[in-house]
Order: sequence, then structure tokens, then C-alpha cells
Amino acid sequence: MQENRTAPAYDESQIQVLEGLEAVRKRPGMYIGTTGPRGLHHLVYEIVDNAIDEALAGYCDRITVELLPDDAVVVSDNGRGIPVGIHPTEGISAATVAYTILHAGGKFGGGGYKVSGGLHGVGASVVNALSTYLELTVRDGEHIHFQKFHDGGAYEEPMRVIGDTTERGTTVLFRPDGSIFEETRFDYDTLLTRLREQAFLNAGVRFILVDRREDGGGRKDDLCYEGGLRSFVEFIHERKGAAVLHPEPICFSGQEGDIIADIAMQYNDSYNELVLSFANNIHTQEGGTHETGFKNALTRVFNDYGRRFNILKEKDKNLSGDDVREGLTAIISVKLTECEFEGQTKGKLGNTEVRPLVEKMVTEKLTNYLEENPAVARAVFDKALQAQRAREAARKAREETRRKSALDSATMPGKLADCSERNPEITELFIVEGDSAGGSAKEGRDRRYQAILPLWGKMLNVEKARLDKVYGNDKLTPVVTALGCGIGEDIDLSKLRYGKVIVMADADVDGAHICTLMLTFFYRFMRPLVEQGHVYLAQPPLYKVSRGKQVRYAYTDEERDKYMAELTGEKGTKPAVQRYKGLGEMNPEQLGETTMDPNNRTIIRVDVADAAAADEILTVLMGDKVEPRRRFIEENARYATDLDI
Ligand code: 1YM
Repeated sequence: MQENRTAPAYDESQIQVLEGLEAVRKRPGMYIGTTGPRGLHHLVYEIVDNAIDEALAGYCDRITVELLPDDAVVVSDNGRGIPVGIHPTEGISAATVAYTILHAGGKFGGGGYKVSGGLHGVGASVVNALSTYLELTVRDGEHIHFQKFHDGGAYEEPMRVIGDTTERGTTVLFRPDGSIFEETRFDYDTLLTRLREQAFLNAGVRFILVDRREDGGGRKDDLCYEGGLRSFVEFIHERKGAAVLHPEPICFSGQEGDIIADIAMQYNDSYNELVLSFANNIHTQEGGTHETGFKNALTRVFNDYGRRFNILKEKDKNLSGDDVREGLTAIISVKLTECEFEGQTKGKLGNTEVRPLVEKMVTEKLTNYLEENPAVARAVFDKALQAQRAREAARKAREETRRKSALDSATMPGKLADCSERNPEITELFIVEGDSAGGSAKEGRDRRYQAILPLWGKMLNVEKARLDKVYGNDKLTPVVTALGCGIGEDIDLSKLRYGKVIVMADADVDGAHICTLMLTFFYRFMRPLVEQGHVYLAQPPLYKVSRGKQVRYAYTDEERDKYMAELTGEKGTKPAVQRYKGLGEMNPEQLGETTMDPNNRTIIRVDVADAAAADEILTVLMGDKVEPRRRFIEENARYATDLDI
């Protein structure tokens, strides 16, 4: 990249830099989680997070992300600019230190909430390490400082002044390394979702996303929400086309010491609960002390209210947490100087001092709100009471079905072809749509540890169902029974009969629909099963390419073309290509070999985010409201055509 040879003064530090960053290149997963699409997008978030920190410090109110041709991306802000002065111990520019020395995070100076992003400024050097090219431009109100890096952090020249300016800010351009990432193309909508979330969490900061790629269609989004969390809740409800129980979200804010808490909540007429929590702008997927504080207070306030106004009579049971959260959309955001994250995926806030603070704030402010807005209080309370009755009905239905032993693991569903092995560490359950595919799967499996459950009957639209409807549904009951671990509040994974639950459906619209329904069902009613990573999707091949005895199975059009070229004979004899329209078209051996045998198959582990996405797709596509459905299909036109809708 650089014409002139390495300047001698940089020899030493250059070698150290590359050694340090080499650690990141050797184990990228340790720093960014994965080298798949998620990890790729994480690079952008790391840089954006540094700009958000600057916004939180009060110096920046505009952050721009531009997607360039050749898979490069530019992130810009109008903050103070990364410090460019010579670092006291390293002897090079502080900005260069931030971008080349691992763990140079910790930021410079102190004060403020150094908060967003997972890596706290460590991200800058990680992004550099994983890029083939990176350019750093800092405007400090007088000069434009510039430096470029290549091949994971190498550089020939130090940061230098390339011009004058009256503006301030930082601009980072980088191109992710294609030898590290599975794919280097950024997805506009993935970035849009993330930036929108950050725009809600950082009220008043403007986020701009621009697609400048040849095939980017000139998309541009300019996001700024003065309403913050209130706008977040309104946006979610609007998008789902939800009918709200009260016109305005209920919002609380409070601060104690250096902890700030913000909450917005609103009820809709659905049976779903959506509580999203954030700590220092990081989504806490597994909840934590802030979420617990909120939920405790909510349950307590509604029960106190009910007793005080005698809506809950002496003989009545208290409302449960699930009762008071039915139809609730709530966003909880806390900011604190030192976050502790725990749990399996470090997605759970651990700071114990946060729970009592949030609990006290919500208790006081919600109590006041309900007193001042009796009509809202009554509407929500009635809904919670209905939820309580439905739950009671579900309990009865469950006991009833238990007595009839339909959900009892002693009596397995008739259609289940069970395996002989009993150890859930190795057993697998394939849930297969359709009897004919079920038949092939039965023959093609390894019966020692693979069980098959064909689905039949009408699929319940889980979107509109409460738990009581699931009991007694002829399609879902066998699934619940076969799994053996119960559902809803009763779920007990120690009783799970199969360690892997694999949904196997055709690679077409109907198959996608079945997968979406099943994932939504697991997400809504058996979430721990998803959280603990037991749910998978099978990937049947799309094509069989064969010539004589040589056979290849292709999972994508690219693979098909590759195998066709490989199998084309010397005299130009073309191989035969068969497109599988459904699982049923494969004979048992083919299905077993390509889709079920662990030695050949690809299965996709479903995580909570995937299941939540399925849930959202279902809400939008199956819900009652036509307008959001039309909008969703328009916005996801690409996805929709993939599905042949
Ligand atoms: C497009 C990315 O990095 N902006 C940015 C970064 C920093 C500062 C300002 C800054 C911080 C402080 C003082 C301070 C810094 N980043 C790093 C690190 N935008 C972007 N804007 N002066 C300026 O925290 O006290 C160090 S400073 F490490 F993350 F690179």
C-alpha cells in the first residue's frame, strides 16, 4: 500500500503492535464473538459506540454511518476528536495508541459514563486488527490529522497534519478482512435496526445511515428521537399495529448517586409481553437487577392498588407477574459508571445496587400515576384480571389433560417414532411436517438416538393464543409430550428427553411458515429451551447434482453451479440436476445422509434473537392489522421474494 519504506523510528513499535494485534487475528471470536455476519456488524458497533460515548459525554450530537463500495464503511461524529497529542509513555499519538494497542481502552481522562459497547474503547484496536485497511481522520477545530493502517494495523507513517479546519470530530473508514470474516458485505437493515435502537436510547442524538454502494439503492435514514424511550415504545406498537389500552406511554426517570434509570411502558390488547432492558446502552438479553426491580415493583403496585380499592377481594388471589405484564411493552434503560455483566452470554446486569433503586422509583411513580389516571388503572387492571382467569383456566386444562395423561411422558404420542437411547446428551428429536416426509425420516434415521415426530393437524396460530389454548391443541400437544419438560411456568429442562430439538421442514414458503410457527411457539411458551440452545433448524439440500455414480448435494445456487462445473465430463457431458421441492422427494437414504447424519448435515442453532425475530415476523404477518403487514412486506420485499410469498 505504501511506497516509502518503513521509517526506522517505527520499526520497534510496529513489531510490538503487530504482535499485539496478531492475538486478535488469531482468536477473533474472543473479541467479537463470531466471524459470521454478527461479528462483522459488531465492528461497526464498536466504532459507533466510541462516538456514542462522546455523545454521552455531551460533546457530540451527530453520528453518521456510510456504506461504501468494496465493503468499506465510514463512521463519523462531530465530537471533540480523539486526542492526537503524543502519548506520555508510548511516544506516539494517543489516537494511534487507541487504534494499535490492544486494551488501550479505558479511555483517556475521566468522568462521564464511559459506557456504550462491550469493549469500552478497546474496540478501536480490535477493528483495526480485523481490517485490511483503516483510515483515521481527526478534526480538532484547527487541523485535520490523518493516519492510515493496513493489513491488521501496520503503518508506515505516524499521525500527521494534512490540512486546516474549524470543525471538530472523528472519522474512521475501514474495510473488514475477508480472510477472517465469512462474509464482508454489510446488511443495511441490520445496521438500521441497531442505529435506531441507539437513537431511541440516546434521545436527541442524530444518527444517519447512508448506502453508497452501487447496488445499495441510494437508501438513507436520518434518525433522531427527542422522545427517547417514549418514542421507542410508540414505535414498537405502531409497527405491530397494536391497539393500545391508553394513548400515551407511561414514563419515569430517576437518579440516585451516579445511577440513572429511565423507563417507558404502555399496554396493548394482545397477550404478549415485551420487556427490553439496557444497561449503558447495551441490550441485557438475560435481564438482571434493573429488570427484576421493575417487575417486582409492577406486580406489587397493581396488587396494592387492587386491595386498596377493593377490586381484589379478600378471598381473591394476588395477581402474578405474568398477569400484570400481559400486553405490556416496556423499555428499561439504566446508566451507571461501572456495569457488571454476568450470565451465560454476559447479557445480565449484576449490579445489586440497581434493583432497589429501580424498584423504589417504579413503586412511587407508578402508584402516583395510577391514582391520577384511574381510567387507565382500571383498564390495565381488568386486563390483568382476565389474564389471571385465563391462567387459572390453563392450570385446570393442564391438570385435566394430565389426568387423561395426554401430556404425561409415560404415554408418548402415537406418531412418535422414538429412539432407543435415553440419554438427552445424545438424543435428537426431529419435528417433521407432513406424513410422507415423516415416513422417509423414520427410515433414514439412526434409530439408536434419533426420534421422529411428524406434525399433522391444523397448526394453532400461536400469535393469538394464550397458554390455555396450547393444551389440547392436536398439533402442539404431541410436541410438548414428546419433549417431556412441560411448558410455560412449569417448564423443567431437567426432564427434557432430547438434547437437540430439530425442526425439519421443506425449503419453501410453507416450510418457512412451519419453522416460524414452531420457533414462535418455543419462544413464547418454552423459552428456556431456546435460551439453553436446544432448538435447531435442519437444512435440507436444494439440489442433487449427479453424473453416473458421482453425487453432490447443493444447499445454495452457487454450490449447485460449482458442482455442475466439477461434474461436467471431459466430453462436456452435463450432470443431471434435480431440484428438491420438498423433503418428501428425497428417498430415506438421501434424507438421512444429507439432512440428518451428523457427519454430513448442517443444522442451525436457533438463538433467542432468531426466535424473537420469528415472533416478530409472525406478529406482523399473522396479526389482525393489515397496514403493518403490507408495510412489512414492502420493507422486506427481498426477504418476501426469497420466500416466494
Ligand atoms: C467515529 C468514531 O471514536 N469519537 C471519539 C473518540 C474519543 C473521543 C472523542 C475523546 C474522548 C475523550 C477525550 C475522553 C476517544 N476514543 C478513544 C478510544 N468516533 C470516535 N470522540 N477526548 C476525546 O474519553 O476523555 C479514546 S478518546 F480509545 F476509544 F479510541
